Amino acid sequence: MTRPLAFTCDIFCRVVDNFGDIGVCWRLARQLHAEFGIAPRLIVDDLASFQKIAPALDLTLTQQFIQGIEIIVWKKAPTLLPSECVIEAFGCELPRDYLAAMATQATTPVWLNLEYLSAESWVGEHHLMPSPHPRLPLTKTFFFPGFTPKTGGILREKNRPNPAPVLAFGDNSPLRIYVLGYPNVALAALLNALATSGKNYECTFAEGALGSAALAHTPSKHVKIQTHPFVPQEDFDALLAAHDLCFARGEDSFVRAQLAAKPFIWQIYPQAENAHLAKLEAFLALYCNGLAADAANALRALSMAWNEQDSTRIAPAWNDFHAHLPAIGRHAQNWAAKLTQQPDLASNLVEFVMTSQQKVAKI
Ligand code: TRH
Repeated sequence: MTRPLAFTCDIFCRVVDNFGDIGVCWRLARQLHAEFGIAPRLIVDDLASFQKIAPALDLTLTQQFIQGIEIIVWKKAPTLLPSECVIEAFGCELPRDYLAAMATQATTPVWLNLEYLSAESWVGEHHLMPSPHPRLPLTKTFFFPGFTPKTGGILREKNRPNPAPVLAFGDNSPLRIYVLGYPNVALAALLNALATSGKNYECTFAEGALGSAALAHTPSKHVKIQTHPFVPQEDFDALLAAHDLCFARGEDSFVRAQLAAKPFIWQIYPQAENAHLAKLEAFLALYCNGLAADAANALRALSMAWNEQDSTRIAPAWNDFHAHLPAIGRHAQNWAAKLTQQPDLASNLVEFVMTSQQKVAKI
């Protein structure tokens, strides 16, 4: 049975680097299509990065359908008739001709700037703030993802399998760790800490710079190190679920680690003048709510040492973190359960667009 389209939608994405920008847009597009009967067009400037997480993509095509979503290369944007909803991901700046065409539509499109995810408290106050265009009769609305009901929420599909039960973390079987991270000076210290902790580990690194550096590390009988090739994005959750804890990074894998309901360490995307550390602290403050103080301190210490790439703090921080894994694991399950009780980002976004359209129709 075909469902009526709620509205037409264009998502614009420029790949700044890595896979998070396109990762978020691709996940949002897939969810809008699968759960809301919307057939978004995804306009993107870098198919090669996109192909890493969507291997079915044909790099030679300027327009193609994958999983029901039309993917269009950026340079074709001026030829497009604007949709009813226009999502500008991460302030990527819409092409000038497309923007001009938006202003001439009989019904003005609902224009959203999808911002980066942050746990900082100001996000709730700025979510859904309008910003009129200085010249054109258009208004852009800032849509802020976040972790509280005052924000736009996080990307979370409806039919996710229930997370695996929390591990006891008590027996001697090797702890399976999945690592996705940016190059990190503290990697050697982390692998040495594992090798000398008296426990056994199986570390699987995502292929890439950090994974290559890990493979070059001196082998140890307590730590098995391997890399894993990239999987399509729809298989990424299962990869996380097959591990006992993970290191995540950026934005999308960070959210997936939380939904996996396992202990995780987040490597935040580094910004100039350490601006990212305040964001990391804001998240840890929110996340650690309800976690016993000693376990929260352990999680915070390892998170900060990994992000500040401080090799001297890694070994004690790791050992303390490992000792508190049972409590941190239970907390991860509670946090994931709390997240699933809040409306997800796509639902919030669809509701906002539908409400805005009704307002426009009444004027
Ligand atoms: O790759 P990231 O570091 O992405 C980003 C970008 O660098 C961006 O510029 C920055 O602003 C943002 O972070 C905060 O990390 P992220 O967000 O976790 O994205 C990785 C994506 O890749 C995510 O959608 C999951 C996907 N992925 C797969 O689909 N398969 C895989 O095997 C792996 C390792 C990742």
